[in-house]
Amino acid sequence: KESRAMKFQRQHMDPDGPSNNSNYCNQMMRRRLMTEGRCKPVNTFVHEPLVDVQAVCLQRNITCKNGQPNCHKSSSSMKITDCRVTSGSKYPNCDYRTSQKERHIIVACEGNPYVPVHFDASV
Ligand code: UM3
Repeated sequence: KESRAMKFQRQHMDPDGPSNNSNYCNQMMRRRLMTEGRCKPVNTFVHEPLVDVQAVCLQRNITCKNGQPNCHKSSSSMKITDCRVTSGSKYPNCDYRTSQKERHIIVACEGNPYVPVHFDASV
């Protein structure tokens, strides 16, 4: 079974990206299996080395959007792409807007090793 850590990597890691292409989210959301059963409404891909994203778990604890205390904010801004489903998108034809940004990321971490398992926000 896929661990929560592996699921985070599937849904949120793309160190070699971004391809500078407005179809990025349409392709990646499908390729990473986030258009199965429904179109996942919002999803962020991070274009930084995995070790750098894992190191965010070493930053001080902050409160996650859901009230849990195990979130952490990156000290530097990171290259990301936000994917947001368009208003006209109709499953199973999931249509996304692709927005490239540089932001601090906030992730939730769990386990031993203590690694990212959820993308909470970018700021
Ligand atoms: N989400 C992002 N980026 C944002 C905000 C939300 O990827 O800027 C995703 C993360 C959550 C989902 O999925 O929206 C519901 O909050 P996850 O827990 O699988 O990472």
